[in-house]
Amino acid sequence: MTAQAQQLAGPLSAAVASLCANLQPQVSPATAAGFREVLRRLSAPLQVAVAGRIKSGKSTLVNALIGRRVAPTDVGECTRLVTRFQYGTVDRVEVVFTDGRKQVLPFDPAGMIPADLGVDIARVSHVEAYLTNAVLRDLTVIDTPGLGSLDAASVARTEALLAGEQALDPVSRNAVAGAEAVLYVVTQGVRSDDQQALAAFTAATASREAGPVNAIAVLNKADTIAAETVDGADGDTWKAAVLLAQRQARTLKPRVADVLPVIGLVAESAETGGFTSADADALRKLALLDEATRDTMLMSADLFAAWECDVPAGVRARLLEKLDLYGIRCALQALDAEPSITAGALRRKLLDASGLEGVRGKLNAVFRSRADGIKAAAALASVTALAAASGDAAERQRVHNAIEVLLAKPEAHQLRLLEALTLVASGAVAMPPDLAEEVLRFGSSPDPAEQLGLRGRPTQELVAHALERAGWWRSFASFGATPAQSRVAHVVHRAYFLIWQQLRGRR
Ligand SMILES: Nc1nc2c(ncn2[C@@H]2O[C@H](COP(=O)(O)OP(=O)(O)O)[C@@H](O)[C@H]2O)c(=O)[nH]1
Ligand SMILES: [Mg+2]
Repeated sequence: MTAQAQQLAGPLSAAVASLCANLQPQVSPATAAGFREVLRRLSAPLQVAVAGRIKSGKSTLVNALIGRRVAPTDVGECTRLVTRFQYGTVDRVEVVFTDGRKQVLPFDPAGMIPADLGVDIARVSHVEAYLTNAVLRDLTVIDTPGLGSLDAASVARTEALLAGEQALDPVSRNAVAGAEAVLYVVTQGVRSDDQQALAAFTAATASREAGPVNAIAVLNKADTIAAETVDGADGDTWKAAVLLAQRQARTLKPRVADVLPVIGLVAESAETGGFTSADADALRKLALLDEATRDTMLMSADLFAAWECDVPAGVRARLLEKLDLYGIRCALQALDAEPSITAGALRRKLLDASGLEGVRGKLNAVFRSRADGIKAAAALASVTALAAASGDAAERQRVHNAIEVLLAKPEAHQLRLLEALTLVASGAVAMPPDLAEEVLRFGSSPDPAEQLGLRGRPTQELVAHALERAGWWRSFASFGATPAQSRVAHVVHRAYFLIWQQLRGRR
């Protein structure tokens, strides 16, 4: 019933799938079973894990992305479990136990996964949520309890999920697919051990390092940033968030493609129907208060909740819960500018202020548009790992040969490029910083101009630059590079050559 007739993401996934299918009769039953699992994953939507510290707002962001308030936030045992949100034809929640048993759960009256499951949580592997939401058709979102938290059991569960094949018992291994891409949630001030958490996480992601190809980060809770503490922000919270995100990008790159500011809470309320017309009416009343009263109330959440005013305290508490002070301020500004604004248009303003569209755009640019390559690379890594784990030397050789043949094909260039990016991003192949940056630009965007680092420049200049760099990388590959660098350089040369060819045709 849970099986979905999914299509392969593209030609690269198809190539790896046929490699698995061809090898299957030639390998031991254990390896063949592994290949079957790889095939199953290849035809499933891209698996994106939302990772980060506990309480960084992961579940809130998951709700915003799915467009439905379905993941419990804040408290409850469910926030300590891994939950996979995937497409289904009927909304359904299943608890999967470590022994493979499954139990269907009802949604709670609010339509959410119950915060407390009413089962022995120690025996739960994870939760599967099947939802009819269109967003999930080509993206499976995995909500994780959080790394770097003090709750050892949650950390162990997260690590087990992410390590996929190695750490799980055979039954849950089938149920829990490793993540292929990561959305990393940080809040103000990435601590040095966040880098470590990210490294630990990415090392486990589908048994390969994450890099700019399959990892992006968001600076969540941007509304809570004290603008006056950020140089150059001119007291503007969003500007401060953008500057901080840029600073964090310098710390976290090249492990992530980019860091984008977002206000998950406001995004969730705007996107899931949490923000209602009753809320809009309450805000309308607040907007009419005299300026001095308003300013005082907006000084702190306590003042906002406790001040004497016509809007009932309970209603104000609800506004705080849904929007926090910053979101309320945004809404009041929108009402000042346009007193007759409709509830729907106000919701839209809040969505714009939340930065969610930017995150969606990045998800599309980095993950969705490259799902084929990401899935194929993850599958190849699994195939390699399966071969390495085989006790049979001849079998190992047979698998390696098949991979070599696949990678040598011209159409596998994209796969080799992804591999090269990953090697450079992880430091497995050392490159001088300027060259590393140049290589990693190929992972930053599918747009040739951006890959060349020449956004907005005329085509003629792009063509000339691509040709020049193609030549440079070819000579670097032959002279002056270590053997490992040389292999990367050949791939980079070809990438420039292909861009040159493509752009030349466009002139
Ligand atoms: N002010 C503010 N609070 C947020 C934001 N995102 C999440 N929160 C709150 O942070 C708390 C933890 O969120 P949750 O999603 O459960 O975090 P998780 O443990 O990482 O899944 C909840 O009370 C959320 O309402 C945000 O962007 N701004
Ligand atoms: Mg959570």
